Amino acid sequence: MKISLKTLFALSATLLTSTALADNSSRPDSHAPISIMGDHTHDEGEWMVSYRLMTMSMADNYIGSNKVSAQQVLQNFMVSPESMDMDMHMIGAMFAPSDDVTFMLMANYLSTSMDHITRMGMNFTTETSGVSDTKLGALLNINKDGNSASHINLALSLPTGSVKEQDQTPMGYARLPYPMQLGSGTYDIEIGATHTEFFEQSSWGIQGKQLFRTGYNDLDYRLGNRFNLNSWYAHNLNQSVSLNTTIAYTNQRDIKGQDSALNPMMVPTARTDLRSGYFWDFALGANFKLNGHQRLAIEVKKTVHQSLDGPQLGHDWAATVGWQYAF
Ligand SMILES: [Cu+2]
Repeated sequence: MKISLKTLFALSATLLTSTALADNSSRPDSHAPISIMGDHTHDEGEWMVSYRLMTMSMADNYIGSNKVSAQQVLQNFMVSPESMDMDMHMIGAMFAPSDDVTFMLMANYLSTSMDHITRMGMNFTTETSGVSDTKLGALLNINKDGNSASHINLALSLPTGSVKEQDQTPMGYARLPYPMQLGSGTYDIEIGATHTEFFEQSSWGIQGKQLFRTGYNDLDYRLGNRFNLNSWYAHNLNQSVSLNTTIAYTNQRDIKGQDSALNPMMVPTARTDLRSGYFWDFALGANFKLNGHQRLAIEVKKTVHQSLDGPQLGHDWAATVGWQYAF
């Protein structure tokens, strides 16, 4: 992979011209299942814009891989979370100044809602919504031919999401715990690698990514690092539809430092040492190639195993729909 000054100068020239698509990009499975980001690169001069909506649902408290009841959580805390729903709108852009490098931008808008029960038996819900963190990325090609493609994934996450969200709780209008905040508050770095193999009617791919948090945010904490591994298989039904299946592993670490506005005795979500754990997801999806430029995709994901340092709300399921337009 080489990123020369020449390729950077080429950027301005290629803004005005549009070059032809190559080989694999015409297949429905040339893009990974829609929940996987930074899975493909583009050819010189090519642009892509995309929109994704992901809806995610969390339910049940876990200690290790066992579910525990809200009553058990309430033996040690004043409040127990019961469930959480999250909607994320993601707007993305990709641009390749050369065949070797593809730049990415992803802006996110997040809405979350968490249901709780108190020791007194009262239910309440907290909600937040707003802009989340913004990701700038670069995909560096290692190789790309008709049969396989590999690239390095690099990204910088900018702290555009708030870490000071508040809402009405039984304790008054107060700062919400860590999982309800919109961003990390820190500059985060993601490093990963992606490899895809293509066959006549099918393909498979694997992508590993490690997210490192740097420094501490305005409230003197930083979220835990996160490792994510996705592997997928796709089968083309015809020239415009592919079905895919994904197995994903995520490992999340604890928070360092703490937000002094949160009381760790109140609710497990305010505890910095009850954030770590790992979970396995299984997903089924489909990619649809509408014409030379547009794609639609859908994916439904179910968490099949998790082990959490808890009590901590478990992952349940997620669904993603997306639209992509390349030109
Ligand atoms: Cu793209």
